[in-house]
Amino acid sequence: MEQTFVMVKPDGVRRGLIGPIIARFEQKGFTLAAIELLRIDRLLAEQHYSDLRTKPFFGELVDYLTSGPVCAMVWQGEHAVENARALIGKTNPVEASTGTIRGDFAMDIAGNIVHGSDSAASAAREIGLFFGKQPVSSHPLDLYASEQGHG
Ligand code: IDP
Ligand code: MG
Repeated sequence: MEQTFVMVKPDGVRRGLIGPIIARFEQKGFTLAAIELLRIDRLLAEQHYSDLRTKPFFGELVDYLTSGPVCAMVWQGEHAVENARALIGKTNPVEASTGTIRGDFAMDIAGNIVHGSDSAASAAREIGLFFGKQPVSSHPLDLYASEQGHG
């Protein structure tokens, strides 16, 4: 089972889209392995998007990501990275198909409401950045069950 890192960006949180975005992932068949609401500082934003640091929009991107709370998540399933990217849609909402999250909920590339890792290596790096070096459990439902006394 593969894991991928997904984040509802500040505009998605502000617009009340955590729920609808989680619903899309659950409906698709993903399992939620970790979730946290947090405020990102500039250092974490810069580390998260370090591959884009030479882009002209990098400063604007860091401002955007630090403008309010985000919802960081780890979703798990078969081909999780590719399935999540397909569900999220193209980077520019203008090009994202209807039926994808960005296609249905966003208008502009500078406010595209959600992030998804672009490769297994990126997913491992991003999960480490946001959830620590210890790997997120690959059997989250077992954990939930035992904590609730059903396991
Ligand atoms: P992705 O989010 O689909 O993986 P990337 O190319 O990795 O797309 O870009 C990361 C994020 O940077 C985008 O989701 C978007 O928020 C922002 N971004 C990308 N291109 C532009 C741009 O041309 N102007 C402003 N923001 C951009
Ligand atoms: Mg990317």
